[in-house]
Amino acid sequence: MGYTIAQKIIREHLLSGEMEVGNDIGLRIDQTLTQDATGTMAYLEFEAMGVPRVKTERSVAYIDHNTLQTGFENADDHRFIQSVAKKHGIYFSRPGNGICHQVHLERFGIPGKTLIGSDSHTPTGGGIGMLAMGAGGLDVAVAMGGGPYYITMPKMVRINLTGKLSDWVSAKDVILEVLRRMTVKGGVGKIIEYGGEGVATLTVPERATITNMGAELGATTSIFPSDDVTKAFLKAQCREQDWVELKADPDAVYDEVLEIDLSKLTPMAACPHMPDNIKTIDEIGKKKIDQVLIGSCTNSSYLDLMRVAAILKGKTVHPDVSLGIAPGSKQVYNMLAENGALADLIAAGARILESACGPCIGMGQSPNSNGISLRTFNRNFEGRSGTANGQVYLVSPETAAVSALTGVFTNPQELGSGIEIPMPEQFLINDNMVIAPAPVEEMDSVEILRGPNIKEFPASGPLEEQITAKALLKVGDNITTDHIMPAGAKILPYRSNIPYLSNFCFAVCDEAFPQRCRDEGKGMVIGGANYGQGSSREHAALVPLYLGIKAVIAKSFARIHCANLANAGILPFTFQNEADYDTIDQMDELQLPDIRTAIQNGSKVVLRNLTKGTEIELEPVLTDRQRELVLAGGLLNYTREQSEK
Ligand code: MIC
Ligand code: SF4
Repeated sequence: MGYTIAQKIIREHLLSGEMEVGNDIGLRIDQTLTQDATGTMAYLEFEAMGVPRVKTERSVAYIDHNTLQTGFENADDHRFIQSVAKKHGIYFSRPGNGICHQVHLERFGIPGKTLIGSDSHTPTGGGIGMLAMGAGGLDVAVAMGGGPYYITMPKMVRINLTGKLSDWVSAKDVILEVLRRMTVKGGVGKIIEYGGEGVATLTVPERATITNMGAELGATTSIFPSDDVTKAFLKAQCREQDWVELKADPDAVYDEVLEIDLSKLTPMAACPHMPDNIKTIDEIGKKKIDQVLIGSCTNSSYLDLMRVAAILKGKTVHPDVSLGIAPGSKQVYNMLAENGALADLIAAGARILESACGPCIGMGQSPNSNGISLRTFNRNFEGRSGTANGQVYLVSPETAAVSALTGVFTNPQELGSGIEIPMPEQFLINDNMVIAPAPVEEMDSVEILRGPNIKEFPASGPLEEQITAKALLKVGDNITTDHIMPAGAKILPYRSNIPYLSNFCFAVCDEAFPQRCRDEGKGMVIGGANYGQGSSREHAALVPLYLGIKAVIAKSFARIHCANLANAGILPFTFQNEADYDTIDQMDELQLPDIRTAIQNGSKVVLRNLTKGTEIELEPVLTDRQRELVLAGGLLNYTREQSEK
């Protein structure tokens, strides 16, 4: 039996476990990346592990999220990350160099290698054939220290691409079509592999748009083959030596196969407030819009912005629309500046932003009240834009640019024949914003710069024999980590200050939640299906831990968040019988009797509802290894225990 692309990479990196669906497998990680919003915590955790120098082939620390500096906090955290990077063997991508995923694709990604990043859109690297996965900061810290990264061996899904995209239909429309068919929970426990003759018609940045937004499917990752197109891209980045060919065996077996005829797709949008709420632009009709934002790790490549510039050239942005553009990397920015496209964007009236995440994570450019905002980004969760009643639609750069001119949703196909932007044969290479780490012999003299914003991370103790606590919150399906621990300009600067962050935990759902936790001292959370989807931020576990949350009981979980809960020492359970969700009300007094013994022995877990006088059965969502973690009170405690032994 042949192998899929992902199975080939997994096989080469397998440190423990068998490659059978559902098994816990440990993988050797070649590369890691962090960004600043999750990085400070990840490096504090790395320091706590006491490993002097990273053991990966390449680790890069990017500064791209917290670039709005309205106080000392972000700038201090950047200095901390820069000094840690220098000391411990990590490359440092300075603020201004671009969004981690875009820069990593351009300058560091290598087909066939494994990459984990403390950011859920790390699968962008799948566009050049990397096995690239998002992870919690602690898992990234462990991988930097040479430890394995554990995942549950996923199912393999093949998406067969046939035909060729029509004029004005773009890679964004491909992934929106996949989201339409599979939904935001459809990828959980799966790796999505693209194949078929349509693959060769897509450039690497287009493939990366598709794998990037595969995160919104909940997939472990998405991956494309590494072929001549990949080789040409790497050559144009002066990295031809990094190329290897990668393709699935002809007799590889997939658990699911989907067919997409590229020529049949039309421009689409993900409507408020979920990336899988898909309509075609024609179905939406000529609805008036207020804002257009072009950028983010999904759609800010050279090709994307050149197409936008060609659409805007010689025209003016509609008087009722604010258009913001953030190029994905310094390379992209610089090339647009050199070839004159930047001048076309400026002349048309675009508000040019720095090369960073910016508005995608609510760092500025929040829309007006009830404002309709068209964005080329990947997430439109409620409130994420910074305006609670903002209406965010996710669209392609082409749809965004054309609509910015007309002031209403506009199908770019109305422009007639398309524009041909060739892939450059040579990108502009200048890595002057990447700082190499100090040589080993100098690392001891590097001083770590720690500002006052950096506070201790919360500690948890060994699992108790019995837990009695109230259901302090009950929520519905598809709760995102943006609900649990919101981001945005006002809160993001405090990612290294858990006590302060705790004031905002679940603020989108229930502002009184943090106070309730403080009053009760401990509690549990009841969730619906796909609990914890979205961002990889481990703060969505660390902050509840700080607030005394002992267990989360949900219908199902998103992969990264579930792992983050176990890493933090919070128990993740699903209902043995999903209908039991309805039997628990917020503020019911719950009890997990003999829970330590049950986790230790793998025996039945019973939840007593003391308020209702009922009893139900729960399923711990824990591998054998994770059982050990939660018994010890989380991954850091476990690692310490192991090293003491
Ligand atoms: C996001 O897109 O939500 C983020 C901000 O990039 C997060 C990481 C974070 O919360 O810092 C992600 O996707 O993991
Ligand atoms: Fe940054 Fe947005 Fe990409 Fe997250 S999704 S890494 S915030 S650009």
